[in-house]
Amino acid sequence: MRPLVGVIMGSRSDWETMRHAVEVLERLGVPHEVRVVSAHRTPDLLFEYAETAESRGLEVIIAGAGGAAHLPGMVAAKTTLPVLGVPVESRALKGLDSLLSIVQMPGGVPVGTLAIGPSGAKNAGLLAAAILANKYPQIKQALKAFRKEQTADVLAHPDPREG
Ligand code: RP5
Repeated sequence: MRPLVGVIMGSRSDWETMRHAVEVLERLGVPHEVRVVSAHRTPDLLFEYAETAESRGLEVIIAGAGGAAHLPGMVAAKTTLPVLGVPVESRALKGLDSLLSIVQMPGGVPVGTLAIGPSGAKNAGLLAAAILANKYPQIKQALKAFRKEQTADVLAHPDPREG
C-alpha cells in the first residue's frame, strides 16, 4: 500500500530516536516511508518533499530534528498536512534547544510538538495512527488493540520487584 505517513529527520544521527516512531507504525500496520531531509544541508529537497507530500498520498508527516531544529516548522510552512515534530536530544543542551525550536511556532503555522527523545518519537507514531484512525477502520482497530495490550501488560505485572 502507498505510504500514508512520511517520517523524516534532519540527519542519519536522528535515526536512533526516530526508529521508535517507525517501530510503532510497523506494529500498527500503518504504511509509511522514511527519509533523511535536512532543513540546513538539503533545503531544496525539504521544499520538494513538503510541496509534493500531499499529491504523493501522504496524510501525516512526522519530522524529527535536533539543535536548531527548523525541519518540522519549515515542512509545516510548505504543506497543510498535519506535521508532528519530535525534538531529538542534542548533545550540548539535552534537547531543550530542539524542543523550543519546534514548539515555539508563531500562530498560523502549527506543528504538533511531542516530548524530547524516544518517548516523543513513539508518541508521534501513535498520534499519527490516531489521526489516520478517523478514516481507516483497520488502523483504529490496531490502535485500540495496542492500548488494550499495554494495559493488560501493566496489570499482569503489579509487583515491580518481579521480572
Ligand atoms: C540537526 O542537527 C539534525 O536533526 C541532528 O539532530 C543535528 C546533528 O546532526 P549531525 O551533525 O549529527 O548530522 O540538523
